[in-house]
Amino acid sequence: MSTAGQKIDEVEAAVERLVSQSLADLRADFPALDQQVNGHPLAYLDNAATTHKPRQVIEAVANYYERDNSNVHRGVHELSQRATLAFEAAREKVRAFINAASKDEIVFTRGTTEAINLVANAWGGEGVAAGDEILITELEHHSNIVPWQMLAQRSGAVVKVAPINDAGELELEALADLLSPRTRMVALNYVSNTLGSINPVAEVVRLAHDAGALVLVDAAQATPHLAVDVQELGCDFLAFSGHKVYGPTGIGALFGRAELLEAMPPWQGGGDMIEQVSFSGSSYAHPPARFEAGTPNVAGVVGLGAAIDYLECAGIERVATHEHELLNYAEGRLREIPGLRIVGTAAEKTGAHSFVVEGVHPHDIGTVLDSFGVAIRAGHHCTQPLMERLGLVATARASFALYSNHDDVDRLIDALLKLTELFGDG
Ligand code: 7TS
Repeated sequence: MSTAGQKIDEVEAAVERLVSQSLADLRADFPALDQQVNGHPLAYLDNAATTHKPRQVIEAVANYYERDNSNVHRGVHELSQRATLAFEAAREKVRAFINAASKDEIVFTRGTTEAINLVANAWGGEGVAAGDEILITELEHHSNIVPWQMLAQRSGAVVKVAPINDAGELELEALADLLSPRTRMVALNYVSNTLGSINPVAEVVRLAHDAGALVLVDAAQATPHLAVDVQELGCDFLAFSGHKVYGPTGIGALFGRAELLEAMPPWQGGGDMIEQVSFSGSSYAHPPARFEAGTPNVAGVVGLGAAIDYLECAGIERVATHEHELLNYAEGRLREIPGLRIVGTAAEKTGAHSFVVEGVHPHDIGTVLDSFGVAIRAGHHCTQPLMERLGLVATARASFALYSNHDDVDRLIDALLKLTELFGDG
């Protein structure tokens, strides 16, 4: 049998293993989970910040550097061709992952933050005038606030903010009232990183489009937990980060509808984004190359492709069901802790619970939990305006991934009980 044939058989066998394994078994694929922290086995519940990487992703990145490392789109030699093939194959995987119509609608970026900045600069650089409006929501991460404020500063546009209710749910009617003929863009997250609320994105898209506005979806916290389909959502732009879907840091993607990308000017100049350069002027390549100036993060792209393969083999629906069950289990158990209040009680939630404990600063919660090997996030979660809306300065947040299990939650609860004893004795 040929080497290529053997390779295909090996890959098929690996896929078969992955698909037939239970999610609990998949935990063994993540080397970082198997370690002691402060004398305890690690219970990692900071997945909204970043997820750990399965061996398959780590090996894909290592194999790339060991065998194929080369620059893309420019070499005629074998390694450059292999690197280019792997790079463009990963673009196709991203396309399929979010069901874009064409792989030319996928631009690789450093992550969600860079993707939003790209739109605010390239799309925003053309035709956003003084008095135009950008509508965001109270739930946004700083990366979906600040780029629009910077655009507003440059252009004289106005940033408006759609409110939420006390449960952390978007007020759709209020959002509709804030839409006007001057609204050019509605930018909102699909899932709140702080509260876990799932926003009714498809409905927002309908409302925005009826008002003549475009919609950018920050899907950083949606892609790890939900099946995301840009055509079903009808959105114009969508951004996500590789490191939150079991891929490497420093890589992510922007989806943009073909005709919008085609009409947008570049935002960074350099190699790979041009058609022709002369000292009298330059012309630009078609998207997506137009928005990918310079040597890209090829290894990151390869790793992202492997992460998408992994998540698809695990089955995003199966992951969603598992995480939903775990979120409910965690909610019930968190309610056992005296003085604890869950912040964010939206009817539709995924991925995370934020909470506060009476009389204990969230940073102290984080520090005490860490001493028991339980990793959570404490702070404002890059959502300071949301904290202000909620009348808080910070929360503690436990967030879940496909490998999270009941034991992680039980460890969280045990550590929280010890914390309340500690502070109760005060
Ligand atoms: N949007 C949302 C909803 C996020 O949760 C994050 C990161 C970003 C954008 C920015 O993503 P990046 O990959 O470009 O940095 N959120 C978090 C968090 O909740 N804790 O650490 C990072």
